[in-house]
Amino acid sequence: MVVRRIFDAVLAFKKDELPSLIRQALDEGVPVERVLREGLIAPLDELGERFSRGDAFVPELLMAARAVKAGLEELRPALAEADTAPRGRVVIGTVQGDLHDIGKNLVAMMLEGAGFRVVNLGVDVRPEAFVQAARESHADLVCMSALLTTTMPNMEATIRALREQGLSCRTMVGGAPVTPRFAARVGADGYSDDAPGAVLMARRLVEA
Ligand code: B1M
Repeated sequence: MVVRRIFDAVLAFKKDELPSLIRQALDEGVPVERVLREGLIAPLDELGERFSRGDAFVPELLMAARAVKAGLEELRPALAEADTAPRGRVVIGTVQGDLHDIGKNLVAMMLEGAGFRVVNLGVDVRPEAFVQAARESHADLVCMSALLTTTMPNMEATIRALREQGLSCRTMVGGAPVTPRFAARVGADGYSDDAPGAVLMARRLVEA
């Protein structure tokens, strides 16, 4: 089964095999969501559990992440929707101190696919850099991702900086440790626990 081979290739860090396996899966008609969840995200969860138990280490997380990125690039066109009318301008980044970018890039790709113009600031983005990019690109929405409990407070700092600088764009937060309660507490306008949900929330926020 090709999805299982994708899963195994990520866990074996076989970055170069990922693009052709993904193409094969799509050619065989495997739904893109399944390729994503069972082929690319599930092995990262598996590795995360091993890491928590002390059975995997940072270099392995990094190599698996590289393999997943190669797979995501191949999935990019399939993630795009047919309807590509411009929907709004989005600035997205992983907050200061945090280097995790797979989920954030997935959200960015799906927003692009859904017709948003996306400025992707990368990782370890300081609040002032979010402010500058939001101002320069006339963003409708600023999206922040965090994977570490220790970097979540930088979402609040970013939202505060945007407000202090008088920017009225909407804000959305997400990432594994982020909860709806946390989002409400830090004053974010929106929250989603996954990339498709982030697209729906972005539409709601921009159209509101
Ligand atoms: Co790190 N790491 N990591 N890591 N890493 C986690 C997050 C961890 C849970 C592993 C564990 O302990 N089990 C743990 C965090 C614990 C915590 O704080 N709660 C952890 C740790 C501790 C660390 C280090 C501190 C390890 C160390 O150095 N001792 C270190 C920190 C570095 C730093 O950031 N300063 C570190 C480093 C790394 C690597 C660099 C090696 C690598 C990242 C490479 C990269 O991203 N380029 C890495 C990886 C790969 C992971 C795991 C295994 C996988 C993360 C991932 O990409 N998941 C992770 C364990 C796990 O998650 N199972 C772990 C797949 C991705 C698609 O999911 O990002 O959650 P995710 O995105 C989802 C949703 O959250 C949502 O949509 C996506 C899917 O639909 N989403 C949004 C994300 N952003 C959104 C924004 C939105 C809306 C939705 O709106 C704006």
